[in-house]
Amino acid sequence: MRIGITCYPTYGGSGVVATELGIELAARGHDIHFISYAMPVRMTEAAGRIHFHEVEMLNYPLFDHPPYTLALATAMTNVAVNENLDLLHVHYAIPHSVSAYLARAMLKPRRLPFVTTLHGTDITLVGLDRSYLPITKFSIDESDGVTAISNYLREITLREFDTHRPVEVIPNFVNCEVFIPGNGKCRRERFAPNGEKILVHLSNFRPVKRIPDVVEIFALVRQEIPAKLLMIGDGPDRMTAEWMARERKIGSDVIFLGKQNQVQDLLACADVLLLPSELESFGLAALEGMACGVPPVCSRVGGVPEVITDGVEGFLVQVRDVQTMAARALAILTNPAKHKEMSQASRQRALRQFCTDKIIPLYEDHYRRVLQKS
Ligand code: GMT
Repeated sequence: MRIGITCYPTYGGSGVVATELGIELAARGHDIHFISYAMPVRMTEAAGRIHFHEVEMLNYPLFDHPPYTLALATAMTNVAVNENLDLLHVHYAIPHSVSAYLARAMLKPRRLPFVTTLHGTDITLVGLDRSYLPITKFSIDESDGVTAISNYLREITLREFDTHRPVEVIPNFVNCEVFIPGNGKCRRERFAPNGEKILVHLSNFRPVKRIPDVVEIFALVRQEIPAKLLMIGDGPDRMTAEWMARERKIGSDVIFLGKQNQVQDLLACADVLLLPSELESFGLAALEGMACGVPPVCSRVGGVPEVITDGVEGFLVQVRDVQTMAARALAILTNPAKHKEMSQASRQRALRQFCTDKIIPLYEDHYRRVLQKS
């Protein structure tokens, strides 16, 4: 198939999923055309069956806000014609599915179906805001196929948007051959020269991730044992976290690594992953850690319980309860047998349910059904 993929190219789970999906589909013989305003993260180069089309935007002085939605629709239309696309697959409903709807309309009578994958805040935060709700519902209703990354998100979508479209759950995935325990590229001594335990957090540092809680949990752990915290990613709450670490006198133990492309090499170094988010529709970072054999300590929110069973692969704790999260992290870090058991269970869970070979065929089937119907 010749597939156009649109996503936010910046750091964020939806962009990561879209990029990894494109890479995996290309490896399975499909031609993939990314259409976005920048090359998506984790995509080092567009080569072979992977192509990148940058959305050009005219920045006329009259435009306070350049109309990206329209520029994207135009780019989608051009790429569809020039590359003879079979379908478009957009990740994150706003505004991508609206652009896809416009592209489909512009191309008539030629048919260009589009699939919308819902990721989280496009439904739970942005989509439910009154200013976006009607157009989010419209673009879901108009999609030729709709997928959601967890049952939780599917149920919220059906309930809040009252859509007549079937919403198929296709969970997020991880490449279990790339994300592996102790992959040989991790040099623990680089971060923990004195054999300290390593905790890790990976996100886009937005308020929904509760970044201050990450530092707070680590400070409590650090009171009990020598440890280091790797903070991977960047975003609005990074400065707050840096300030907090200095305030709590643990500045030298909290290592801010910024945006990283080879996260698997860093995750493989860690002993525990912290994800105390306010909300997660899935929790891709936790899954990536699990594939590397890193037990996660997460808040029990949204779709996270579909990925982690409390007490088996890691722990689920009530959101904001940093004391219990620190206690659970310590329970893993101070008990080698428990750590080994949870690390193995994490890897097994990833292998059982969430590896690319299990999930990518679900997308291929979905595309085929959409194409048959249209
Ligand atoms: O986090 C967001 O605000 C949006 C989105 C993104 O682009 O990063 O994240 C969502 O999609 C990820 C990939 O499917 C999921 O793993 C995250 O759980 C989900 N985030 C939220 O629901 C807050």
